[in-house]
Amino acid sequence: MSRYNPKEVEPKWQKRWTDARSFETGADKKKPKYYVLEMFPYPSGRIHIGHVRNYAMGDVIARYKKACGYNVLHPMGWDAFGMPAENAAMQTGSHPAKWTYGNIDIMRGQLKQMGLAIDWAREFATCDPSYYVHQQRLFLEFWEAGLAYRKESLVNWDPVDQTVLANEQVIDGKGWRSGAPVERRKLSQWFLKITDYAEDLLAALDDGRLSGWPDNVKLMQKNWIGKSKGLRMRFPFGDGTKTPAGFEDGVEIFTTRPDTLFGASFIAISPDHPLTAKLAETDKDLAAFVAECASAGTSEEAIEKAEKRGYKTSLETGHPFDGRKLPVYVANFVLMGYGTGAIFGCPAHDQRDYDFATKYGLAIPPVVLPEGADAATWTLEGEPYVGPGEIFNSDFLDGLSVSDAIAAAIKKIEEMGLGEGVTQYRLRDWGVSRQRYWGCPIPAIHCEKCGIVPVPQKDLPVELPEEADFSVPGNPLDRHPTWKHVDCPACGGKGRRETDTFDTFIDSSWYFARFASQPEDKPVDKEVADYWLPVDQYIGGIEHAILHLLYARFFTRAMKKVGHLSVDEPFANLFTQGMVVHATFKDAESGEWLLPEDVIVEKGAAKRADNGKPVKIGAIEKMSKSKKNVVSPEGIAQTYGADAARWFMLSDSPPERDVEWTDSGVEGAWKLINRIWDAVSAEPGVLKKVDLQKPDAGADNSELRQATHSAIAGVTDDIDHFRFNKAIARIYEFLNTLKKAGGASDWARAEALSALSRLIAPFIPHLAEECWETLGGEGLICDAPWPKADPALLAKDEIVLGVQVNGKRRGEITVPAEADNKAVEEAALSDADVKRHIDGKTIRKVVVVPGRIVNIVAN
Ligand code: ANZ
Ligand code: ZN
Repeated sequence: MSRYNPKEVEPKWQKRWTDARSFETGADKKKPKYYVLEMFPYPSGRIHIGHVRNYAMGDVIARYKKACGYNVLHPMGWDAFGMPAENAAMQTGSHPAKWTYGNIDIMRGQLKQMGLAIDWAREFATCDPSYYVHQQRLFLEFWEAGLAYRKESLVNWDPVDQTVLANEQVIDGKGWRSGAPVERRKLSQWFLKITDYAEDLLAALDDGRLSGWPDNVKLMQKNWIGKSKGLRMRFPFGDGTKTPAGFEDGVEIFTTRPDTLFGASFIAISPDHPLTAKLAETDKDLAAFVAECASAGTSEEAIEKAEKRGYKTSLETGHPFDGRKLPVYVANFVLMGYGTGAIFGCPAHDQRDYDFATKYGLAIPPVVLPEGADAATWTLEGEPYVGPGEIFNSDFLDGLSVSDAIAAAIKKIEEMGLGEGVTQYRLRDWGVSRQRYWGCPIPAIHCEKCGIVPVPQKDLPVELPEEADFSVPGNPLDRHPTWKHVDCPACGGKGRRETDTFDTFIDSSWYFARFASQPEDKPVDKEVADYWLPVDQYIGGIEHAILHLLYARFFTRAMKKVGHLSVDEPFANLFTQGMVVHATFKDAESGEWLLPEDVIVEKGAAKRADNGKPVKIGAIEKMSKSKKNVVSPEGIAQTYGADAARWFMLSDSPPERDVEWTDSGVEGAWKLINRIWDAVSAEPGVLKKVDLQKPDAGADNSELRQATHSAIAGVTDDIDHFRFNKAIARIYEFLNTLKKAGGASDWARAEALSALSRLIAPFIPHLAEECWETLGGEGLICDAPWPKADPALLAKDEIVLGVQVNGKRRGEITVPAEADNKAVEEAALSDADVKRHIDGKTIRKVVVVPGRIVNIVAN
């Protein structure tokens, strides 16, 4: 019996797969297709074990579906544009391209070591001109179709670095590099019209098109799109107010709570409102206030967090219902980009308005009475009331519910000719201009005579200039001595290239389509893309639940509109995996973060491996470069092999939950691998000795055969439902039975070993190939069909029972059909999922309803 040696075995099979081109795929109309995709990585440097978990999950699905007879597409590439490369260029002087492609080489090597069933022939990086040329094509088509346009918009401006900053580069109102207070500036920027699809993007969340998505992600998308019904209405200026020229009609506001109109006590407009600008022309103090607001950052979050501040103008409006005079403020919490950039403040029922009114001593008249409260005695206490109730203190709205009052108020305002009910979305058009070098150039040319002119298709790609100067802040494209100077394609006169590049979210908004089809002369070949799309299973982190997925959904619709695709939705099923977490370590003296591999932990105490000095063990957190709590897959692969890393990552907890990386965990996986190898290598060539096609009368219904078929049925069902950890637990059990079944016939043993090899193949593919070869299986196991369970052998032998804890379904157990109540109870109490819900509680009662369910009462 030879020892299992992953260092030899793994590269051997990886080479065999490559030589046989096992995972290269073409569109094959005769087979059902299956497209599985993990969110492609940003080439930041090295992959860590967290990536491995993500890709191993996709790999299980890919290999399993291939075995089930599908034509599987499982590609990989690189989300390669972005700021880290440019920052590295500024800090170390290395060119972004060199940095990026260098990282890609390292990471590709690491991924290949993991033995992933990937069609590497389709690999691309989004920074390859051969990819982004098509992105430029798409943009020009979108532009022609009215889906792209330019508009003045506010950006964060760093006055010292002379550059536009992304929201995440503004830290506490200051530029991340210069530390200078950030200003808001207006710049002409490119936008994509995602709002054209607001309604459809929303509708698809509910109408079954995304039934394969988790509810929490759909809810996040829904909130982001933020549809609300409201009222746009005008507050005319009161008599005696001196109205600025051009604004005689009053102030138009947007509200979603017109039921509270009688509770209005002020009007507030945005510092960026045109009326503010007009007033500031003759009011120096106001101009100063606006400038102050401008230095506070433009993100919604920054505005939300800032202290509420206002400036009282000389204007007053009248209340349309009761004629009260309402002062007009300029307030820092009113955004210009939402609604009309002006509001009426109702302090009694809105937190921001309440804070504002309290600060400036404004009235706080309540108009919504909580259910059960007495109108005569009820008062607000220290905070606004934002709940439901009955309208009071409100003339013709008195006694109505909030929703009835909203309808009645809208009707009245419409009759008065002061406004109308509208549907409003929180979703804004997507601003895609970035003043950066390391992104896809926007194919447009500015001409003094012709305005903005598209770069003709024949002149694409507009490639980035190779040389660029990163020694000073700002946009290297803009300062490049020659790059931007070109002739106008329309009149031949002097033109200037657009020096903005695209937001890198564009790069990842259609890569899945390009993976599916890669013609040279167009973004995709429609027929081929239609064959593969939608992606059947998309896998990625919850951190991308909003923007990336929304942009991809929009791009798919836009590509459909210009004729490249037929689907609306890019991802039929979405799975968001949990993260890999690990303890953090800090040198107790210097406070420096330490890599786990540089720390020795014994009996709960830690010391440095190099000098033995004490180490502080910190919280268990998501693996990240900054806290150094990362484990590199190579080290693991060196010691235990990629299979052990894959197996442990998938075995330890349900894929949607976080998993803590531990050395003992991977050691456990390594032991199991050796046990499987021992079982298999003891029976070399057994598949050649018997003919599994011919049933063996004697072996029927043996215990081993039943175990084999229930393992097949169970593992199949588990993979289908993303319960990889349960599938693995079942394989353990099966292996135990197999080891004990020395007396079974050769035929039954051959069947069991054949099934075992194929069941482990999606998880630990190298070992599976080695087993298959040793047993005398034909061809590669990655081409072998998935084993089929014989229902006759499963019959009634095992049953699945649901387990409830305090009335809620918490788990499922599989027990022998003839198991008595005591055994069922024990199985229920030791189920991992159930345990989580009874941990630390006292079991009060366990009721087994035979054949149906187990109820546990615990508190
Ligand atoms: C009066 C009112 C009374 C409001 C009340 C709320 C509660 P959603 O629901 O998120 O769409 N608003 C409108 N435009 C704004 C802007 N540009 N900047 C900041 N706030 C703005 O938010 C709609 C509500 O947000 C609107 O309804 C308005 O305040 C405020 F008890 O009007 B409301
Ligand atoms: Zn011109």
